Amino acid sequence: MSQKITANILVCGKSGVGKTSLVQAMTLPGTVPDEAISDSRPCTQGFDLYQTEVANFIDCQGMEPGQTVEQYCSTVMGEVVQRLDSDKSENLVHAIWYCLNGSGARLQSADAKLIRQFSEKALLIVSKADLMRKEQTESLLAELGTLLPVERIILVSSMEKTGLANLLDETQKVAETSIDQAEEELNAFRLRWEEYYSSMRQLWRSGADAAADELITWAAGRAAAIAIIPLPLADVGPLVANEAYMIYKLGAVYGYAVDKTVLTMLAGMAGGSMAGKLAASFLPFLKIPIAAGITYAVGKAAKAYFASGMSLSKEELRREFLNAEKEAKKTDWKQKMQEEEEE
Ligand SMILES: Nc1nc2c(ncn2[C@@H]2O[C@H](COP(=O)(O)OP(=O)(O)OP(=O)(O)O)[C@@H](O)[C@H]2O)c(=O)[nH]1
Ligand SMILES: [Mg+2]
Repeated sequence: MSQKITANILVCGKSGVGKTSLVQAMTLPGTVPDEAISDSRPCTQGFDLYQTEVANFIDCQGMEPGQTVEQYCSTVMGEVVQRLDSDKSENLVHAIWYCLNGSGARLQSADAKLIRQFSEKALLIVSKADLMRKEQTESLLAELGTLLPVERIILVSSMEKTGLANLLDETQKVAETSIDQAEEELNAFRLRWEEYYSSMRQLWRSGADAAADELITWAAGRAAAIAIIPLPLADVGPLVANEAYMIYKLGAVYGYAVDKTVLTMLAGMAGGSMAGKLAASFLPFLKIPIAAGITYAVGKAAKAYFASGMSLSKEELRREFLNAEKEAKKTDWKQKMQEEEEE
């Protein structure tokens, strides 16, 4: 009689990055008590094990200031090796979540050192994505992209429950590779995993969609506000920057780290037309609906792209963009701006 497979997920990273909060967000209510999370001081000591029907989360003590990477690694690896020594496949660590505080000052050499030594089992989790500022998002992601493939970087917010579905999918891929069991048992595992997460997934999905819509409307309104300022017609810089920010944030809502390639591709749907259409509008008041409309349409297409797991084709994207552009024409952006101001 074979045992039911349970994924063992090791969660590590510096103290206070939000490891325990993440485990709480990824499990059913009641699994991780609120007392296990602290605002003020290092909280988790040693290793706390949180067990669910589908996964065991090994929540590690955080790396303390003053501790070297080597010291922290040897503590964490001690746990991994002890599990290896037990000689039982069900005890092995199947996936590692290395958490990095996205709202922290900048990537430190200790993090970079660790990330470079990552095995295929490790995912890099950028936590507290809700607190990330614009410049931070861009520079951090650019830097991380040089250390590991962008698919292995996942942006999450345990607070706002964003990025969690993507984290789940990527963890499942990693865990399945390292579980290395017969197809039949893996299938049973997948089913149980799907079952456990079905309602959480639905909740995350609708939460992400709502957050994305709010962000798109906000960015389009901001584009309208930028367009009011009588800049030289050719100066689309601030509008393009606004659009780029929206795309980074939309990616984060779905857990994706947006790199230059994806950004260029998505912004490119309207890139030429933004400058062209604005230049063609001799009448200043036309700049507002054009700027807002293009931003809105790029946002909707980007949303569809991330929601699809970044699998939409160029043609499908273009269709999303054109449909949304039509929809935007029906919106009175000037009035929308006034409404926002009144709020
Ligand atoms: N804004 C925001 N705050 C968060 C998020 N996740 C965690 N926090 C806060 O960050 C603080 C630390 O959270 P913990 O989950 O205890 O962090 P930890 O990494 O387990 O800390 P140690 O156990 O001490 O290593 C708490 O105040 C959390 O409320 C998030 O997604 N967004
Ligand atoms: Mg903790």
